[in-house]
Amino acid sequence: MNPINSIAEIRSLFPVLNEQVNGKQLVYLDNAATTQKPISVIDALQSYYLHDNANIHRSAHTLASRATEQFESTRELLQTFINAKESAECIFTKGVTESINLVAASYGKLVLKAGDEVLLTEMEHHSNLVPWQRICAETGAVLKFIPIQTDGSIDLEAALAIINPKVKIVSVVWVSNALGTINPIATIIEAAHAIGAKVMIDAAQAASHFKIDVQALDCDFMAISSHKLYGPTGLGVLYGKRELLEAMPPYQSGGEMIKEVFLTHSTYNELPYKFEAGTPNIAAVIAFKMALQFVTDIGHETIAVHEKSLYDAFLLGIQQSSFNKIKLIGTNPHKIAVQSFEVVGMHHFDVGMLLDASGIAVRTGHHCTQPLMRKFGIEGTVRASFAIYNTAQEIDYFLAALQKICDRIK
Ligand code: 7TS
Repeated sequence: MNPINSIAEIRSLFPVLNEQVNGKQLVYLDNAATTQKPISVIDALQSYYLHDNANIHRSAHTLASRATEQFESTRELLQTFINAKESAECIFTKGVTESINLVAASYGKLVLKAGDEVLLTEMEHHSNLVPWQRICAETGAVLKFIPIQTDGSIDLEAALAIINPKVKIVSVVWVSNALGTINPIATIIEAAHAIGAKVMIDAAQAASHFKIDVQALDCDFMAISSHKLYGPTGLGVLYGKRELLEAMPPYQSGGEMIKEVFLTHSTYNELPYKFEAGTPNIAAVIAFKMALQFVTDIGHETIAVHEKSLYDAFLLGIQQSSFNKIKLIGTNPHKIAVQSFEVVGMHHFDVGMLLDASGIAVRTGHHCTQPLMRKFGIEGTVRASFAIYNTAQEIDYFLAALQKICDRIK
């Protein structure tokens, strides 16, 4: 397959990429915040509401069984996508944030006691930090952090030294959203298991870039977000090993998660429904199947090769001497196609506004990683993040726009 033709073909599946922004062609480089959605996903959302709208799992009528069948078939594909042992280990949530909150509130509360330790890294997104702060405050457990180095990688030696028998839960981000760094999670999982701790992986930024195999990784929990994987917003996944999910109390209570309800007490449904209280985002789940199919059809390998070529072109461009006002944040080469940077002498928000005037969408700010920003002694960065539909021409245009911005600074 000719890669140039195929990228053009892929772009044609994303209607939003034809948008004009401030009179310019949109160049969307904010994929770490959320990816755009292929037409198959948009069509599936519409088709559900046009033809199949009904609540799931609870009715004899035809629309309800059509909706239920489609809903559950996403779970089946998801099982294959992450290589879970069974589809019941895949729980639908609102997103990575809810998946982590679920584990912290349910598993955390079940196992943590005063003096136990929960181990994170210094580069966690707030959604893999604040829930653990809260459960530690409640249980008397102590938060510990794997330190990071100046290039934005974790200090693996320090990590292995800090993993001790008091650690009961390790929860780490696979790929940093602010830096792009890929963490050595297989080594961390092995070391954590050796002392009997359970491991949660925040795969928010990893799932669209790497093939996931939860059984090979042997992680205990993994959180995935649909909207960063070309799927709808308001939907995520919690993968958990059956024996752990079975032992955990429900996170939320109400309809769907029960087996039998009496006035004074209730018994709970089987997996995965025990953790899916209330009417879920049915349309999003159904459409998410198309996103998983989209990524599977292209293949993670093709995605990785293309994104790396874009990233390499960007890095090569930015290393020219004319870009001496640009300071890269997160320079470890073991990373995905995400780059944070500062334009020395200009606030990151102003850089973002100037790029937007050229039709270029990037994220600016602290990226929900305030402790990480503090570690670098900055308030925020400009972050460019590339996806399968971005092109070499867009990188050239981006570099030219950045050059003009740098030229404004005396
Ligand atoms: N973890 C990481 C590593 C993330 O990048 C994000 C979202 C989350 C958790 C939260 O995921 P959600 O499914 O609940 O949305 N990150 C970003 C970002 O980098 N810019 O906007 C959102």
